[in-house]
Amino acid sequence: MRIAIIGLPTSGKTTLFDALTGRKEEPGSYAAPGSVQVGVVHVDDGRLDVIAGVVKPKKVTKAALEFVDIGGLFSGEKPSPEAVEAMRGADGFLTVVRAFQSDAVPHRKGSVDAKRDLEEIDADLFIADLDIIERTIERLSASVKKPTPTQDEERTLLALLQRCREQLDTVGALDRLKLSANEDKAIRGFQFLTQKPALLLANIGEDHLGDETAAVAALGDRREPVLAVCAGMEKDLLELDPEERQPFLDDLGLEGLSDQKIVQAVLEAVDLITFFTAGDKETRAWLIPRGTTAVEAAGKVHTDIARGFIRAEVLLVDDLQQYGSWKDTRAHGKERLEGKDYVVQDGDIIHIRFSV
Ligand SMILES: Nc1nc2c(ncn2[C@@H]2O[C@H](COP(=O)(O)OP(=O)(O)O)[C@@H](O)[C@H]2O)c(=O)[nH]1
Ligand SMILES: [Mg+2]
Repeated sequence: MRIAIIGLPTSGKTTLFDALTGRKEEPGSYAAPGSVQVGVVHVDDGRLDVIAGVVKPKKVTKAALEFVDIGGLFSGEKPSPEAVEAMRGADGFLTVVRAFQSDAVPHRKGSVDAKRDLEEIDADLFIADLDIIERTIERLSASVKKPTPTQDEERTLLALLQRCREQLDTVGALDRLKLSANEDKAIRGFQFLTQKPALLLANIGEDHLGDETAAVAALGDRREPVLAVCAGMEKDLLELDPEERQPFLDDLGLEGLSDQKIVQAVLEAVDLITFFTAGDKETRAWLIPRGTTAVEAAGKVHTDIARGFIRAEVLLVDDLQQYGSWKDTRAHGKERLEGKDYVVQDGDIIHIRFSV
């Protein structure tokens, strides 16, 4: 799963990307507009340790969450096609809003104002979606007049896009538009930016640690969840050896780095859940969107497994821990057998029976 880090210039996107992924670059280092950096963060999950403790596999693999840093985003011009593509391809956004003051790095607008910056981001996402909707409506309005085999489908899509435009005009975003499963499928390919879930991250100054409430309030009344972090300090702390780091953390009254806290907040905001596979060669955690079916989850592990899907055998972590092995958990009647359409739940341990 992939999260795009978005926000205005000098909000601290690249600094945050480095703090999350451990990339070592000079802060503010030049990145060509539209250039796309992808980094991976491994998700700590105590449940994976519990499963590995029982199964004792050769290898334990944490779930991976990808973050994308896009150069030159929202610089006051239309975002480049590469930048738009990187945003459209993401499963959700981590939206960085500048809340720190710095004379060394002045804000393009001359002042720090999180609410104003968020409104600018909202407006740019809105324009990108409206642009596609209007162009497609124009194209479809012409083509539905011709009797073609796809005429009915085009009529339906046209009506749906007109509803989308209306929603954009009145609400400003598509994320709360009520759609049937079929309608959702019909517009999914457009990858509308205002439909994507987001976590807002207020990037606070070093001097505001412990005083996050004001920074969060400065964002105004938002529907997205909000987290306040000092990205610059996270990056600096990450670059220290763990022994060196501890006195600084103690001094700042912090329990540790915030990377995993940010990751957890992203998973929650974007509604991603975790399932596990528990082989003795490899025990592994996987991220999927909530609502993913067993056969879709199988496809994440291997396309062959999805193709030859027979059934899913499902255990809960607590039961496996209590009974000590898959066999004994099954013997106590705690294994569930599920079909292709079973909706995978957070924490399920899944073994797929398949034949190819
Ligand atoms: N004081 C302070 N400076 C920061 C913080 N985060 C980023 N910066 C600085 O702001 C500048 C822009 O950051 P950068 O991550 O490149 O922003 P981007 O344009 O959003 O990618 C750099 O010089 C950073 O060192 C922070 O939390 N505190
Ligand atoms: Mg940057």
